[in-house]
Amino acid sequence: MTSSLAQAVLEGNRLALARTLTQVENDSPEGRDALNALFPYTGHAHLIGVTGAPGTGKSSLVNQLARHYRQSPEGEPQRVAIVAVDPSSPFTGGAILGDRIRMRDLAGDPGVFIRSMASRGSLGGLASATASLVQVFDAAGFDIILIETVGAGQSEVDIVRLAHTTLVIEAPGMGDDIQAIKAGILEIADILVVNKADRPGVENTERALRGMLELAHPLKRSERHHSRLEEITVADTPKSNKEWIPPIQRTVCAASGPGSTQPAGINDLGKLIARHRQHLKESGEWHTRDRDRLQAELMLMVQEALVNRWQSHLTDQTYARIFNDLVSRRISPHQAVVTLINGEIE
Ligand SMILES: Nc1nc2c(ncn2[C@@H]2O[C@H](COP(=O)(O)OP(=O)(O)O)[C@@H](O)[C@H]2O)c(=O)[nH]1
Ligand SMILES: [Mg+2]
Repeated sequence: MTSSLAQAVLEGNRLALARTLTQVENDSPEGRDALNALFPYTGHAHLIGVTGAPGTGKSSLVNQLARHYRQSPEGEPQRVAIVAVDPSSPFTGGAILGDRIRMRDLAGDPGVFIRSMASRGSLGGLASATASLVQVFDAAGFDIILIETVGAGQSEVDIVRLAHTTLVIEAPGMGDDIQAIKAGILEIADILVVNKADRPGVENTERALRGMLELAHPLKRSERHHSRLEEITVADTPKSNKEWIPPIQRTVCAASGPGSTQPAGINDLGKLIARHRQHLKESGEWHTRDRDRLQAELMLMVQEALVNRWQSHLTDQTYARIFNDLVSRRISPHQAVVTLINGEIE
């Protein structure tokens, strides 16, 4: 049964959409009802994750990509939703405001909807809340959903797992090397973006990335090497579509302003994203990732629900007493767990 709020979202009502997003983010009963009603309408949007260290230009890139999809060089303009996830506290973060200001040239376009969200602190909470927001946008008919997140910790990796296509952003001048990138993040990259290509040191950054990429995909490296040696054979034999070697794309995304550079590489990046989407569809991975995503989402939600249920049965005093027993070595961590869990029926 479709709730009236969900019905309004399906009909394209922006106010209803905003309200639903808030209810969903607050995990209210109304939000849950709406999500339940909207879920059957999801599964159509292309979810694009954008991650990387702070300052690499994620927000700027998301802004440029959104404009790209609105102007859509190939065919109809796409409807674009942006979910900006900020891991810092909503009370201390200037980042949210900064992002909003930078995005202002998209404001007023009815084909674009921007939502910033802050960390909820709870285990898995941010990732599952993001997943829920994304479902609302998907059901509301947005074709492209851009998810910006700082590539810092496990919860960011969990968020990125939501995406069909993950862009990992690096930029020159972030330190001596590409220290900002973690191997774990690199492994989930479908496309590597070297932003700030107008800056000195792009070649070094790109070379370092290529090196790390070859470490992360050793098998693919040998294949690539092989194909270089036997170009003719490779040209004659259509390569298996199963393999996706993450390409590296340079971009310039500087925000408009005095003395700023023209954006560059965005159309090419758009083409790479389209090619990745095609690869996912043709190889059957679109479906596999959908399953994996739902599986990950489900596990996160189960964990969250179990932890919440457990906490609601546990008093601070009980917890403190058991923890104290642990610290003073009266019980082992394992015994503490058993006692904490069984504390439910005390
Ligand atoms: N020179 C240059 N600066 C850029 C480029 N892209 C973004 N910036 C600047 O880098 C800073 C950080 O960008 P932002 O998008 O907020 O990065 P985020 O923290 O990763 O979201 C801002 O001052 C941007 O104007 C670029 O391509 N070239
Ligand atoms: Mg940002």
